[in-house]
Amino acid sequence: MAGKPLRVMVVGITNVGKSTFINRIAGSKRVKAENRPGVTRGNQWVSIDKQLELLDTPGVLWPKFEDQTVAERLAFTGAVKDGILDIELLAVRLLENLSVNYPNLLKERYNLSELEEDAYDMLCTIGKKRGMVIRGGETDTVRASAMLLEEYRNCKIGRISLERVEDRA
Ligand SMILES: Nc1nc2c(ncn2[C@@H]2O[C@H](COP(=O)(O)OP(=O)(O)O)[C@@H](O)[C@H]2O)c(=O)[nH]1
Ligand SMILES: [Mg+2]
Repeated sequence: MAGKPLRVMVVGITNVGKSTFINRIAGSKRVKAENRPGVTRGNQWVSIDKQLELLDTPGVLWPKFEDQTVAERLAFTGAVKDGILDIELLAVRLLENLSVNYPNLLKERYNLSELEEDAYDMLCTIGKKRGMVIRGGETDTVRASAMLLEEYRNCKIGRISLERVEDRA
């Protein structure tokens, strides 16, 4: 191995910043990085200098989740391809989580004086406030769901942690 560059594989779940990390180390945009899973298709070697080469990989995910809560949280963050889990269900579950753990951030972001008991009703209210209305005055809940997840993923609602110490008890 003497004289050969060190070859290092960068591994992690999808959409966590592997490609961004490699670009940062390289000091230039050598591999594609975007805020959605599945951007890096195959394995790609990036030569940093004479001593170091990094391997960008598409990312790994468990083939099957035993714990649905874990799957859901990964889907909130964008680690699971959209479309695998129902987007309205995801939005409702995220609202339920935020109502308990970050009620004030939720109120502030969406101008709500009180949080509604039912998360689906809340999704409708939030969508209406953003003008996402279809014929008959009902909320376009699919659009509202996409908006909510997008804002959550881009930190517009605030700095949020999905995992809590109590969960480990
Ligand atoms: N907030 C934050 N976002 C990051 C960080 N690193 C990467 N990102 C963003 O996360 C998204 C996914 O990054 P990417 O490098 O494509 O992830 P990959 O799928 O693991 O290769 C992109 O929108 C990045 O700009 C970080 O350290 N902090
Ligand atoms: Mg990547």
